Amino acid sequence: MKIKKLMGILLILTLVVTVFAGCSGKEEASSKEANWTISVEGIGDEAISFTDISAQEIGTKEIEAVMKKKDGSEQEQTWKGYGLKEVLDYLNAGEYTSVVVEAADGYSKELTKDLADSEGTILGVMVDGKALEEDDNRVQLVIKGEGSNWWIKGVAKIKVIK
Ligand SMILES: Nc1nc2c(c(=O)[nH]1)N[C@H]1C(S)=C(S)[C@@H](COP(=O)(O)O)O[C@H]1N2
Ligand SMILES: [Mo]
Repeated sequence: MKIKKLMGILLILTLVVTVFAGCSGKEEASSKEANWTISVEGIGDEAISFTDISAQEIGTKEIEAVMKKKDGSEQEQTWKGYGLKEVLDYLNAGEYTSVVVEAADGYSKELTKDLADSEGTILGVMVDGKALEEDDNRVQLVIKGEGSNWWIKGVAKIKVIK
């Protein structure tokens, strides 16, 4: 009788432990897939992978910006994203003199510290309520007040220049 009871308790304990282990394992796996990754160089010795998952720890912000096209036409857009300054602060960039933002196709721009730190400079992930979802452009640099040649599509790398 006693042994049966003990074995029963043991069985229940084993089941409970298994269920808990299974749950936590699943949770870890589902939170690992990143939708986008930006390689950040110039902070410390190694490049940092900044992903949409780490970005969740930074609040998003919304800005109204006018996209000025080469043909002279203008379009007001509402952009949602992460302030470049907030991202650099989150990654403990410290002091820097400028920031180079580069796309996967090699297109890049060097932002002065003032421009990088500006309230209207964001890593945009959503425009007019719609998420950017093209494979080659899930993050777009948006700089309020600058022409669209500064709006780098498909940001892949950020270089912090000390
Ligand atoms: N990745 C990437 N982003 C880029 C460019 C580019 O060549 N590659 N060209 C820039 C320039 S010069 C302009 S005018 C706009 C063009 O945007 P549009 O094709 O939506 O008009 O994208 C900007 N962003
Ligand atoms: Mo352009």
